Amino acid sequence: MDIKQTADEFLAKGTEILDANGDGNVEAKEVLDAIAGRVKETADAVAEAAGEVKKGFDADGDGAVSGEEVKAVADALKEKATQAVDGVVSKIKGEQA
Ligand SMILES: [Ca+2]
Ligand SMILES: [Ca+2]
Repeated sequence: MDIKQTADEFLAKGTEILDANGDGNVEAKEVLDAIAGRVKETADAVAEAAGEVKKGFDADGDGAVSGEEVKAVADALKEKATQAVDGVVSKIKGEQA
């Protein structure tokens, strides 16, 4: 593979992606906008994930996560973990018997 050709194609592709107004030149603003867009996408994804987590914790749906709600989730997780461990233990015991 021709490295120069690959680099040219890569640059052309980059220009195509970054050149928002299509004048063939990539201005600093276009690069900054592209970065800002990516940062915003990432921030949106994080906010969405945080929202999902909050929904999971907010049992009474009042939009706030109280200490009791956090404790309820923690207890549920502890319960699940205990069940999982018990399941593995009894499986091992069953196989030994
Ligand atoms: Ca441009
Ligand atoms: Ca709540």
